[in-house]
Amino acid sequence: HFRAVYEHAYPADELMPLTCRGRVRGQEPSRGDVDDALGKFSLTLIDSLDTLVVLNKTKEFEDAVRKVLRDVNLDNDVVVSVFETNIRVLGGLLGGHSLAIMLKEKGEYMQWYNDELLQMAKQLGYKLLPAFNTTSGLPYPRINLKFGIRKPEARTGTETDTCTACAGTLILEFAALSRFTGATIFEEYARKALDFLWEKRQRSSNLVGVTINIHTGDWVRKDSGVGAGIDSYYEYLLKAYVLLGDDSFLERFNTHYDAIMRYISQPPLLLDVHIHKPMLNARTWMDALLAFFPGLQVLKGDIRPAIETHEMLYQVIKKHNFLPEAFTTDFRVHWAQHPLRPEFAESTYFLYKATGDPYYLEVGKTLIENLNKYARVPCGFAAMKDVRTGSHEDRMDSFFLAEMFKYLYLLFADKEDIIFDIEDYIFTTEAHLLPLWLSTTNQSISKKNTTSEYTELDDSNFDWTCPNTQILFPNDPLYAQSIREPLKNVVDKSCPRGIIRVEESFRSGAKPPLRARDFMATNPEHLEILKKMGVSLIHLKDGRVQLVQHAIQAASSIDAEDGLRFMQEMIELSSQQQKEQQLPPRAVQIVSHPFFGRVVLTAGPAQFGLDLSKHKETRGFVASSKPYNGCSELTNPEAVMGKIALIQRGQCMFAEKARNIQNAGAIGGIVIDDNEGSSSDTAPLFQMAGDGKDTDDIKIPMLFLFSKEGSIILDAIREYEEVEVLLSDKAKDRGLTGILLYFTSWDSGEMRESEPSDIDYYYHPAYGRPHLLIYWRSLEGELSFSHYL
Ligand code: DMJ
Repeated sequence: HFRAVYEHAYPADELMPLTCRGRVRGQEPSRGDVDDALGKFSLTLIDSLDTLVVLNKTKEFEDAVRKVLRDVNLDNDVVVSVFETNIRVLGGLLGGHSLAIMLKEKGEYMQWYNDELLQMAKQLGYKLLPAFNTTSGLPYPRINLKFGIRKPEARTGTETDTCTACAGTLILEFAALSRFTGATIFEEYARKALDFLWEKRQRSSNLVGVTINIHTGDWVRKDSGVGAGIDSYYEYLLKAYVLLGDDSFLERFNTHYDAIMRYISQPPLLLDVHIHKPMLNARTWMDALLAFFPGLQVLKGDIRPAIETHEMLYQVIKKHNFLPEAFTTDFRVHWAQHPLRPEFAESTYFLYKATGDPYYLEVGKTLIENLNKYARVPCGFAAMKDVRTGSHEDRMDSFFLAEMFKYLYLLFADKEDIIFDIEDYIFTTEAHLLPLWLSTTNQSISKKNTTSEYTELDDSNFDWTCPNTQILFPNDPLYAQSIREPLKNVVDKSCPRGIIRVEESFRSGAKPPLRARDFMATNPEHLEILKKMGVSLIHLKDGRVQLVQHAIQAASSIDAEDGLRFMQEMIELSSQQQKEQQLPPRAVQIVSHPFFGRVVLTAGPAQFGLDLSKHKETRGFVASSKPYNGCSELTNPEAVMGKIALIQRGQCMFAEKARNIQNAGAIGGIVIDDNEGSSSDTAPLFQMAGDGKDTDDIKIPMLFLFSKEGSIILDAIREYEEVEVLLSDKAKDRGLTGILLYFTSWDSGEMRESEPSDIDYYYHPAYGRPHLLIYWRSLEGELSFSHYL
């Protein structure tokens, strides 16, 4: 896969694994903030440098470092995220440097190395510094690599807000840069930003919000959790203590941790709350980024909740094959995509290290099997567009090689498999390795000592030391198992709970004066209660009513709080109702040669015709209808008879197209968008409505594809003529069936039958023909492959 990146993507920032090319910013449709990680600086190459050494690919590492030094330009006129550039690029260069000097010292590889990666890191560090030019010391979220900030050419610097993690995840890389180079300014800036966030914590709850105004220091989003927007701020407080040995970081971490365990942790769940009202849940769903938290709890030494949350997450994964980007408290999919995030693998690795329980190896095996089965595509691994349908996105983020590969490899590696002692390093949030000896190098910044500012916490076990899990739980697998046991069916046995968390948020015990589901706008008693709670009713012209709450207009602060909860419940209820009316996406899977089911396209459903979630999938060859818009009787019924007809969107109702192809004998239809360039990567799911009349006469399934996905089928027809697809609600298993190989050992003659994972199809557009791949393990345990046309 490293090779695939070099072959198809380099020097682009990322690999597009479905189309086997590089993602160059500006040449692809914008994906919004996600693209801010791309700085035209060969992101994936830099982000995966130290992974190569961990995987014992020292020669490849040496080549990759030479490529970085030869080709990478850090002075591009591109606006990038300060956070992403820090964790991925600065962290990648520093991780690469850390292992380069380690290798050089060993005497075999990297003998020519003269701190060149560190010099690049320093150059990049100076490029990021102008972002800190704010009164608060919190950095701007974005910077132009060439022009810095606020100059007209910079096209950035007008932002007022940043996320807590964005401002609070710098200290490891910046301090390492200072200590490696002796230039103290980086560590100073990162410390100042952290000090400011600490000052701004909500004093009664000790929690921080998700976004903060970089000029005034006011919290912009006052919800608080351990996932998106905050996650690595907590991680860096604890790890800064480990790397820098500064007690104040540990004290801050412990204060926050106490608040997290008091309010956010609702084992096995971790639920966002409001910083000012921490007993009030802010959401009824969790995001996938919080899956790193059990790993952090291991570092903290709080193993029990780590095991519980990890187990809950694993069950969600078993249900959907991957962790959806967000899922509800009753474990339904909330956001269906999964960009191959590594957080769960990371926690699995740390839990295995802490407990020695082989259960975590089984978990790792499942992760690898699912990746191979569902995400592996011609040129790499593709992000899941929708875990429910198994459809892909043409995306492989750099963290997949930087983190996922590293953690999964380390999970199964023995000490001897790694050519250096991994315990001498700390993992950054992007899994880059920084040596612990930095704590005693260039310590020009004075350590803060304990001050009265920190609350005394009942955390006596763990206040000052990193716990040694070998002593706490001396590799006793039963310990972890006994914690998991009661949670065995927590996900499967959970019934849809709808708005349960909001209900539970009425924790004070007092009966809520009015429930959202009972509310009737015509009931005068209800209107009276609303008024008391500070909620006013606005009648809109179209007959709908809008509710607005002003706490100040409530009869008392308790009524205001009830009003807030009522509004929250109302929001949940209406979003749930909206969701119920929405049909889930469908999948079009190309099953014929040379795709063999590996390409799965996200398709929009129709509100009429055969419901694919209730019936077996429909399989057939595709044929374009004539006329292509399908708006009149087809002139080529013989071509579409018994096939799945392709029709273009536009000029008449979807139902009319469906009737015309059905009359011609088609067994299904795919409507392709006529808006050129549209794609399910950038547009929300599209649902085909009926024509307002009875559509019961339409018996065939109809699906909708945006133009980019549609053109994959049209291109396939042009190239292979016969293209067979499967229309379904979920992609079916792909891979080879019916081929059995026998492997014979060269030495002993011992023979074994191939397993499904030994064989794969591989299709590379450049070769134009499929390859059959056979994997085998040599006596030395090395995995190799061979391909035949
Ligand atoms: C990574 O880039 C880092 O782990 C970051 O802290 C947040 N998550 C992404 C991967 O999901």
